[in-house]
Amino acid sequence: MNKIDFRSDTVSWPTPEMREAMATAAVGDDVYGDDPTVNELEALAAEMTGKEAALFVSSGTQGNLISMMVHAGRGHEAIIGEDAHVFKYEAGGMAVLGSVVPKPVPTDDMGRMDIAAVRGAIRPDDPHFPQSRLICAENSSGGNYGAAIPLDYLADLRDVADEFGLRFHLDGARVFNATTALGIDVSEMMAYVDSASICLSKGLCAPVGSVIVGDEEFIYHGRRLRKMLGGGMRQAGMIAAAGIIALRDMSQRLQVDHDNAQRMAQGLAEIPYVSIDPHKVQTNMVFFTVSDEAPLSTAEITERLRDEYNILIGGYRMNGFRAVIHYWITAKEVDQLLNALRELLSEK
Ligand code: TLP
Repeated sequence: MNKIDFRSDTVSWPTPEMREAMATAAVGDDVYGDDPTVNELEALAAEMTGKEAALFVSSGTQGNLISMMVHAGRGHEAIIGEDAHVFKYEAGGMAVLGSVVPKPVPTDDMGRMDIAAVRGAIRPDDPHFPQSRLICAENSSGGNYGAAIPLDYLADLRDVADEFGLRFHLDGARVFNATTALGIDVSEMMAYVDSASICLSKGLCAPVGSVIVGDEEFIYHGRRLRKMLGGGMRQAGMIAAAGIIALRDMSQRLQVDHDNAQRMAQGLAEIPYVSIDPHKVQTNMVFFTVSDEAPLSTAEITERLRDEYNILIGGYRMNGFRAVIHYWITAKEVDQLLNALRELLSEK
């Protein structure tokens, strides 16, 4: 990479093996169901997650939108965490394109909604209200330390969904980071939800694409919505080929990224003015803040890292940073960031 890029795992490039597989992929028209590589990817996604079927979609955002539109119709309500990506960072697509009404519920610092608050958010049968149809959760939680949320939380949400006849969707953009941190197979987590959207890009390094998984009927409706939303991608085997490597192989190596994130957290804890709780670093994301007494502001640190050290890093809330580890960031790049911060923060 030209720059050392910690802004997100979305910046990761395809691996050499992916580029080779893409160049030689067998293709067909996927809207006709004729692309063998897309079909192979969808079969693999269904098998790995223990779901009946899967659908290759263009992005995590499109996967979440299609899922919400299948589960909740026009004027129906979806209960979601107020910090969730579907609520904060998808341009309001669920409401604008799906006519699904968002019902945001406060989240804790792991991105979890309070179960009592979820129950309280469910509407009584009254013509004044939209009808509650869906609960959405996110795991790992991209905006909240990349937390890997244990299964008991999903089990509690499943119980609420069953009690009130709601559907349950998981934004599993980084679900393999969560299951790696929890030491479980992805199918164990999927058993609690009706559907999930899983990104093949991000930490898994595919250049493009996500899969959604669920039962046959969910995917049947999702396929039509994908066409409606402009996501029928024709000879998509070119990119699905990288997705197969992402799911099959790259999902198995994420502990390396988590170890590098932990290395960064331990290093940051030693640097003056930096605040970090290494226990909160469970996956590939490192959130930290720099105190107001530091010689440089957050904006100055970001600029000087970019201009003098060739390092890009993301901001988060007031004086915070988010550094994300991925395949192209090794212990060497982690140490480069630590050394640069040490130098900048020891300036008089
Ligand atoms: N997240 C991006 C930005 O959009 C914030 C990032 O850098 O973290 N769900 C979750 C939990 C996500 O973090 C993201 C992307 C998505 C869905 C959307 O995926 P794409 O970018 O493929 O539409």
